[in-house]
Amino acid sequence: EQVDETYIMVKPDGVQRGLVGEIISRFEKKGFKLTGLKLFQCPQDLAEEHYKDLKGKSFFPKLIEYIVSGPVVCMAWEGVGVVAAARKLIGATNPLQAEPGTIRGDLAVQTGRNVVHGSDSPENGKREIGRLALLASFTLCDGYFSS
Ligand code: DAT
Ligand code: MG
Repeated sequence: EQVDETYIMVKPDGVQRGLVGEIISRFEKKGFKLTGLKLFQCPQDLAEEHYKDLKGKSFFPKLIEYIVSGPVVCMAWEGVGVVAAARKLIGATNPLQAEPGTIRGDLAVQTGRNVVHGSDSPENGKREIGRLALLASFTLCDGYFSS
């Protein structure tokens, strides 16, 4: 089977609320491999590039303001089917519609403060991690774990 990688980011509210450990724990317990991790302050241009598909939306300025409002925890996770599985663990965009048992369903109430990002396709996973490598010296520890 194809091993994919996904970009998971604990957003500023998740970091401020002390949810980093809880969120990492859910991916670890599921059995995926952590291949990269960095706490950093996301610059405006990277936030805008990351969310460029939403540029026309009315909430875009607020979204960018939120993402750059404090440090985020960037992670790369690897595994078979990891992109779709991570989206399931994260839950629906609107936390009030996210199922209990999901990260957003258990830990958040507002769409604009939904604590975590996960890539929506394997292509975007690669793209988002590659962009961080370029702009934020985010390096992966591939091959560190035995599979
Ligand atoms: P997701 O994060 O579930 O992939 P998305 O890619 O559609 O959702 O949107 C990215 C982020 O933008 C989302 O996590 C929160 C914000 N957002 C999306 N829709 C919104 C809305 N209607 N109002 C406010 N913020 C919104
Ligand atoms: Mg998205």
